[in-house]
Amino acid sequence: MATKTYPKPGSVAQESADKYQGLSRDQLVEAYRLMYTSRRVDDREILLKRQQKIFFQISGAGHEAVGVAAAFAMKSAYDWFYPYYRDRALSLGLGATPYEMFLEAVGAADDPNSGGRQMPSHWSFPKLNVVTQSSPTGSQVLQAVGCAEAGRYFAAHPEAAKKASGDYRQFKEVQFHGDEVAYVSLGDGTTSEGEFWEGLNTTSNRKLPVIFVIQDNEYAISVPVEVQTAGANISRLVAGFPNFHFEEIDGTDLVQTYAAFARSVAYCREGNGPAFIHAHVIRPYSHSLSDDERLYRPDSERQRDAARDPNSRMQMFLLREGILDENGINRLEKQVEDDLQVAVDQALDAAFPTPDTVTRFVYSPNLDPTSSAFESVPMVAQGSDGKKPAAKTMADLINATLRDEMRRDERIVMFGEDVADCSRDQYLQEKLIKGKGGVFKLTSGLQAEFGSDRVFNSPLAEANIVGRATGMATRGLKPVVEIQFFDYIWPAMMQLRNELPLIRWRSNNGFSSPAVIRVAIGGYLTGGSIYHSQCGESIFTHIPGLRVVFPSNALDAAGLLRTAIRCDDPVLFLEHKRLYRETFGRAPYPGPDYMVPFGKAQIVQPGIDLSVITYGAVVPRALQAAQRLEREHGVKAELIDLRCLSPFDWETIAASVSKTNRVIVAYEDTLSWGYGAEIAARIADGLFDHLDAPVRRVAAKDTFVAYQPILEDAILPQAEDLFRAMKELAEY
Ligand SMILES: Cc1ncc(C[n+]2csc(CCOP(=O)(O)OP(=O)(O)O)c2C)c(N)n1
Ligand SMILES: [Mg+2]
Repeated sequence: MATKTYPKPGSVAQESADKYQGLSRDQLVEAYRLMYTSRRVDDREILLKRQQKIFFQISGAGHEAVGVAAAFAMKSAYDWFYPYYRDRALSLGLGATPYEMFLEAVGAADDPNSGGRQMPSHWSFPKLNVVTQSSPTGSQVLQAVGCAEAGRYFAAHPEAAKKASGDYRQFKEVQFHGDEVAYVSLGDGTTSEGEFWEGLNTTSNRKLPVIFVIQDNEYAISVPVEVQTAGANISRLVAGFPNFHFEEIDGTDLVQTYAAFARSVAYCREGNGPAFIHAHVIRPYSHSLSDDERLYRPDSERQRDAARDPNSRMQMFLLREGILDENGINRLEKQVEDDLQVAVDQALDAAFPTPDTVTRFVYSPNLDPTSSAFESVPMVAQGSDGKKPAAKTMADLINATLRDEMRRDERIVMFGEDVADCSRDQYLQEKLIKGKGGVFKLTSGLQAEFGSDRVFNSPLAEANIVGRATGMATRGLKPVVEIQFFDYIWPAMMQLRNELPLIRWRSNNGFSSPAVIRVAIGGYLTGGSIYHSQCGESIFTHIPGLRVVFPSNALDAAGLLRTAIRCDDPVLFLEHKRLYRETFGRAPYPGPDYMVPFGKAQIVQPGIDLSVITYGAVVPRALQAAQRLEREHGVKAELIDLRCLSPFDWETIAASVSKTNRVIVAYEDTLSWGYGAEIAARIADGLFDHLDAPVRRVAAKDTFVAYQPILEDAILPQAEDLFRAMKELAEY
């Protein structure tokens, strides 16, 4: 893929610089060529759609001047781009080819955007730093913020960018320059999304080099701008954000738009803060080929727009300025048409991806966290004076693991709500305070040791945490971020369901985002009530591309967290609050390299009469029940702690059930539609012949966790419930 560069504004002859805002006559011709190409690629795709050779079409028509102006003012493969679907002209301007676009439209194997996985106009050009985009409107904004933060971080920590072997860094190339800028674009309607405002807030606060480009065509499908935006003008609403450079422009005028971009890029490159370009454009082709705007826009309004079509304006401009005559225009357009014909023909001949590739790149093809490379034994701990080494809590060992890994890997950054010791640095330095380090103190002392650019507080906004982490990890950092309570993970759900775990698959391995999201989860707190007791792990194990881990003891927490950090996939690391400081499952510090591979269960207690498959805080309760069962009835239950929920250890389950022929799946979350349903279904499917009794589940009642301890006890599965179910099953 050819990478185009353009002379910087100011480096051309003074005469045209004054006249055309720094653009040369050749650049103006090139701008028209790109704009015309962009429009005609849309026209070609529309034709192909009508011929049923492609399956979807959404155009960049009316937005061409903005894209070309941005491409001219910014640097391909140097700056970073988080575009949206109307950015066809931007992509062409940065060096993508029509052929590559048609490849995505037909769904070809060689489509560089996605290998036939995404709809057309979902841009992803790794060589140009155009980062894979998705369909949810606005979810790109916080990732662009994280991307800009990563550039700044690497400039301050250049050593961190170096490759290292033995973990994800071996496969993650980092490039940074110190003055790169992140472009992010969206439509007028998308400014209604909360993540847009979160992005403005963080870039403003941290003075990040991000250019927000609002392409305002006055409609979001059929909903006009005055319904979306109070006062119908987004520029007026955002004007109060500090540190921004603002531009509001006619985005159908290439020269004016270019000047706005040139000013904005200069402002951001110098490190002054972010920029906001509000470009008024038109949308001549309806929202997409599935929409007919005549249903909600009268002809008069459509004609008004047509009068300011950027492409006709640019053509008129070239003629008026004597830069091209009619012949010149015709020649240029003919050449574009000929080239497009060749590109279409080639794309229609391109091979399709084969069905056997559908699960490729759900996870890293390079590093397998279930492999023995992630298996080690705990260091033999030494106690002082020959005494036994001190048993540490899960909280202690998670904190120690984070500390060890931060020492080892300078790419690790940590943020979330309250994770810093103290945001007001000087209090720490003057030793006026001890520092907080998380509401559960899991990150205690890390900011003090590693500095406030590696450990810091986020705003109280969960999408902000996960979205920024996703952007950072795409650039090569290893964010290990915290969601304070599982109960409040939901604002981040768009990022967790549609972004983080899909980056690799949807870009056909063009990008990856191996971030770690630590989450405090679970109940049994006595008074935790509805909103501090939730589980819900099966909602996340249902997401391909995401590893989900749920340790029950200190040693496993340390080993699995280290695997999570060193691995090349995104991980949801669930930490049970009740287990943080429990006496059960304490262990001596296992050393700075202790790892437990994913997808390997632990047999907590061997048995022959029935199997109990569980994890998390149910493990100690099930153990208590199993011990009582053996004591009182001589029944030996085999207790399996899954430790990792996705992937999970089918081999251990199968071996156990084949031996005991009876099985209970026990979990803390509500009974129905839960994690146990999947395990039970697999057992019914694969081990039917081995079963002497029905597969049973023990779980929470299908209600919410109540505050009053009597209610809480009745709702969550207790050792007594487990005992009863195990006894019944043994007697079946
Ligand atoms: C979160 C989300 N909600 C709804 C949609 C469906 N949708 C796709 S584009 C669109 C309108 C976007 O309008 P705007 O931001 O103004 O961009 P434009 O298409 O006008 O350029 C909608 C509602 C979506 N893709 N994502
Ligand atoms: Mg719009």
